[in-house]
Amino acid sequence: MRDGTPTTIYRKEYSAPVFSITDADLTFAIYDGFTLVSSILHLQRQREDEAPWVLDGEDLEIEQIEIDGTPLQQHEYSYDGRQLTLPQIGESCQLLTRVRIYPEANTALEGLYRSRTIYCTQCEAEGFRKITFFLDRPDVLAIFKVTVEADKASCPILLSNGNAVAQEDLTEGRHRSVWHDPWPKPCYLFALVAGDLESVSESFTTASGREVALNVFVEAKDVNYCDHAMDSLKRSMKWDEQVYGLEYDLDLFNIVAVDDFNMGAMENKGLNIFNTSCVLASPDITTDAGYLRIESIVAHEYFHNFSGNRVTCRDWFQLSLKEGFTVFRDSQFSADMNSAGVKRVEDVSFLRTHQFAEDAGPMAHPVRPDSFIEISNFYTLTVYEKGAEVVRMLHTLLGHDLFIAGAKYYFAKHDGQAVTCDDFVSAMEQVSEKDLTQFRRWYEQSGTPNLIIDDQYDPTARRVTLTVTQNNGQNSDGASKPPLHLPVAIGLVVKGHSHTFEEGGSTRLLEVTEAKQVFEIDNVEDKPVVSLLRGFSAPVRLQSADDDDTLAALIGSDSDDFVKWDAMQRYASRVIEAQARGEPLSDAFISAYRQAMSSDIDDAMKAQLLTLPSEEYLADRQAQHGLVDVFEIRGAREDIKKILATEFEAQWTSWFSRYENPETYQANGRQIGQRALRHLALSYLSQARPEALDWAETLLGNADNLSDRLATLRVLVNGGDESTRSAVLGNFYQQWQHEALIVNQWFTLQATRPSADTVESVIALQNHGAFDWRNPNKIRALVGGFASANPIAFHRQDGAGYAFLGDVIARVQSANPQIAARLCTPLTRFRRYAHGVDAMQSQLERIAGLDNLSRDVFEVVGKALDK
Ligand code: B3K
Ligand code: ZN
Repeated sequence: MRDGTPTTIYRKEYSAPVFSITDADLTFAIYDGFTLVSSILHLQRQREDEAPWVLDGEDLEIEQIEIDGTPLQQHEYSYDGRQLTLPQIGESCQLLTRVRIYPEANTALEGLYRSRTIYCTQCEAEGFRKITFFLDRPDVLAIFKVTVEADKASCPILLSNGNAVAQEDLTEGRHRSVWHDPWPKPCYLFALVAGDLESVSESFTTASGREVALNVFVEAKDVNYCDHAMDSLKRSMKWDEQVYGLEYDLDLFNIVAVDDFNMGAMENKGLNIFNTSCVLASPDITTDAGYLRIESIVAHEYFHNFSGNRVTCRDWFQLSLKEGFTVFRDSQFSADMNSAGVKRVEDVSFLRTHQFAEDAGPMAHPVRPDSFIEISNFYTLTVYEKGAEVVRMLHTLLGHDLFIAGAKYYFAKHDGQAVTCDDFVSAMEQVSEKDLTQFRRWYEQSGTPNLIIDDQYDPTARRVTLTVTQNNGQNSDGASKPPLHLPVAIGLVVKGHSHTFEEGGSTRLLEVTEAKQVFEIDNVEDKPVVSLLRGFSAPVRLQSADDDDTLAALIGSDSDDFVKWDAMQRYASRVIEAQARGEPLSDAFISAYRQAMSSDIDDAMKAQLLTLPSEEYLADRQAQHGLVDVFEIRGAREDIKKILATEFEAQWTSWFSRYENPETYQANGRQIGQRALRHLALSYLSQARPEALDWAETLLGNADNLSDRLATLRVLVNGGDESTRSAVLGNFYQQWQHEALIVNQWFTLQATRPSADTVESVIALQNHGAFDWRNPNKIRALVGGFASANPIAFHRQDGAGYAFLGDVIARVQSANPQIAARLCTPLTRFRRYAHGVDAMQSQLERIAGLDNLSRDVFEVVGKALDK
């Protein structure tokens, strides 16, 4: 271990800070190779006890420490590389420190570091302590004044949070900018940027008529790619005013894009820093999905200005307070901007394949975790996506108007505070007067609930009886986890038509609170098909009497996009599972699929409906009752795909050719839907018609956008012979090698080619000139793509895929622990597989034995091996 035996931090051990830091006056003097950070903090004791004055600070080189103007001698303080202990002070003091740090040598991309030529910061969760001494915890809020000094030629742009208050030239070609943020904030929201950047600038007039200057800063080469992010920002600002009544609170909002970034983006107050992959957009460098993703991430970070910044977290266990709520808010926004049905289906599909697997694996934890070793490991799908589902359930239980009233009350009541998930639920409770005591269990219990719903119809009484049973797994002591309060939205399809309930409307909300509960619905004129969990109203695994006829009826006539799609997913999964058992494909499925093809829904939804369940989703189903066999899953899925390709060849061909002369590219809903259906058709045709490869090549040649290019390339790479493959990949690289974001896609395309020999390709690509171990996007594109999205290559029977991943983790883990810990995920789930268990386990053991093991990797690997 690098850091000695790592300590586990427990939620129950929270205690308030010993002192407050009300003001922070920081000066950064940036030089080539090092930076001097001077800090003047006003400390004020908050607790009565004699607790010592201790500040966080990681690996800082101390140059000066003064208290109230008097320099401290070395023997007057102690510093162990992690914590600075000061001598006892009275009630308050002014603490001055000056430290030297090395941004150029910072490969962990946490704290102050350099991405290409740009100095930038990433402080959440605990990166500020790598910059200067502070109480690096979210419940210490200070007003920051920041001065940045650097060489003017190489760093003409100097930015920090809040408003720019002064700018001046200094001697020796240097200059300085002074920034002041009037809003008290925790240090994880601190940001600094210095570099040679250009900007696209616009302005936004708030509802009350204030002008806000908006800038998107990028390297000069990318300045033409900022419009979409800027438009997304303006739409987000307007939406938050209209829906939540929240108006932006500074005169300036800056976004900066950098290439080397551990995640997507960061909501620093007034100065959001983004991964270039989540900002830059043009038809040549961005896919349709990319356009939507950028819009939602820009919105997400903007929305944090209130859900996260103005009201922040008391401690990191409350992370979902800001993340779950903000993901929910960005999903509401995307649903309003685009197709709500498609957005919901995409979100559910993602949650069910990835979050459910996390919640069933060694890293399973409640939405509000009880303990951690390294908080960076808890920026998880559970905290974000399941957390958002929990907020969505509150929205469903309260209804839109009460939920918004509850949110407004929460923002007003806790403005400027650091609070807990419980405070959020209490605000909703107070406004709605609904008892949410049991609902709070969603924050406490890990695991995905199983919901079993049985429906009966009594024709004499004209009554539908639904018996709902919930099973939430067991606690570590073997006792059953108690029942949850969950909203189940249902509808009835009677004789092919939506039933109207007595109280009006075609959807009824059942509030399930008991382990077993019976609901009766009267005055139903005929035996209905029951449409369950409309809109995926609760994040559960649903089991119901889904015989073929019921599923076909739901696919054909249900009005709810999610239920329709889910019925097809379930039906197709059963068909694929039957294929694996050697059973023939039924005509009934073919006709349900045919009906789906001709249903009256838009192209985007149709493409979703006709896409077979993913291999990951099928693996999750298989894991419910046995071990996962990735080869069997792929084989059976491909067989079914071929049958559907041939059976419906005429329809696929017509969809493929329908947009032969497409309009100029636009990332609007209609065109995105058209392309999705066209690409799906091409992927089916490639299974049925050899000419499909020629069609793909023609479309590739004529395409005016990245979505078409990648969809056709995928068909050629996955379906063509080796010479076709190397020719198209070579040409594509030649054409686009100057665009880093496209080169990432090019790596992923190769890493996800479903073939055993992809292992060798990926190993070779590590040495490609465009690959860069310092750049997380490149690592994710090549290694992440291979290990998490290419099951048959990763799980190759000789273990070469696992060994490759083990090598990468060993190489990266000390330089960038956060990225390395995430790369471990596919290995940590080794217990669910039918093959390769020992080989995966031995890679984990090898990693656990590495010298200098980081806390991040130690925790993830330790949990996987322990369980
Ligand atoms: N709050 C950041 C995530 C920080 C991750 C730190 N390891 C981005 C977001 O969720 O908006
Ligand atoms: Zn967030």
